[in-house]
Amino acid sequence: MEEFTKESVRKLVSAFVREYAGNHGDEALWREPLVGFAAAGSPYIRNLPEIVTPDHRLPEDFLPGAEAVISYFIPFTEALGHTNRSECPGAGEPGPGQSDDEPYASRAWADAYAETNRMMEALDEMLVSRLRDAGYHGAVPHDIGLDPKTIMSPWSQRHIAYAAGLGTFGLNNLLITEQGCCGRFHSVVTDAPFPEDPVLTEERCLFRRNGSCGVCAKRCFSGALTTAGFDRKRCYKVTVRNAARYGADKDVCGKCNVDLPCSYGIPR
Ligand code: B12
Repeated sequence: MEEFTKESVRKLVSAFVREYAGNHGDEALWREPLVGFAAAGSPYIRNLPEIVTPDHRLPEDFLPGAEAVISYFIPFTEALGHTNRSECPGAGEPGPGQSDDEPYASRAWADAYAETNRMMEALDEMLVSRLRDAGYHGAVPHDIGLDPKTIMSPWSQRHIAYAAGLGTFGLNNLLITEQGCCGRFHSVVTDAPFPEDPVLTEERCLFRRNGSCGVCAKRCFSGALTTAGFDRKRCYKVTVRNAARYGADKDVCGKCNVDLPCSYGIPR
């Protein structure tokens, strides 16, 4: 049985992303991934139904005897982020159909969303199979898409990533990792007893730290994200509008995600 350490998982994830990008011509999409580990029994994970939503799942719902959750972050390149930067005409009242002078996501951003989903699915499978080779089990959380009624998921990748020490929440709701917040999270549950990474305590969001910045809220043209809070229904409408333009699997926007002080690293 091969030795399976946190370091070996990090190397596997990094090599997989590089190789996948090379094989699919996706070199321009992703930077170096990050991997964090949460203990299935940690108080934060046990409390997810109270913290997030009552029907939030627990690791053992996907794998009996679960010991840990491997959470990973796939950061997008700055070049991809730049494509999605556009002038946003202030936060006016959006009409029911929204006017056409409101910006769409860039096509490159929409395509990268779908391509990253495909890559992460393959990466999850690879991790499960390597865990099996090492004598353990792995399970990919399933049926965790967005419920259109509540606009929430029963497996919050961000809260899992937070528990695995990968970042802190920004004003834009996104988790700010050491590679920034511009990127995507996935996770795999396992019975391999990886030691947990500590939850981060130092606030990374400049607005939350000292009331400065707030650039993400200024970029949100729909009024969904303001310094006073987040209206998920409004944001959802914008993503649906982009899906109508680019394809059903491309429900994106991401204007509050790109070219911010926290997009590609820890803001200073
Ligand atoms: C539903 C959903 C949406 C909905 C609702 C958004 C939302 N904020 O929840 C809609 C369709 C609007 C949406 C939009 C977007 N989404 Co979305 N979405 C999801 C999904 C499927 C579930 C999220 C969920 O259920 N949240 C539960 C609710 C309760 O959480 P919440 O509203 O975020 O509020 C919590 C946090 O803000 C947090 N929090 C805030 N401050 C603090 C402080 C502390 C100390 C703590 C502990 C917690 C905390 O606590 C709140 C309550 O639980 C996840 C994938 C998944 N399965 O996790 C992706 C996900 C959250 N989305 C993602 C992205 C990238 C986007 C978009 C940029 C679209 C795009 N790809 O172009 C926008 C950004 C919107 C925004 N600013 O929030 C990424 C986020 C990556 C990141 N860096 O954080 C995720 C994780 C997908 C992924 N696999 O990577 N999304």
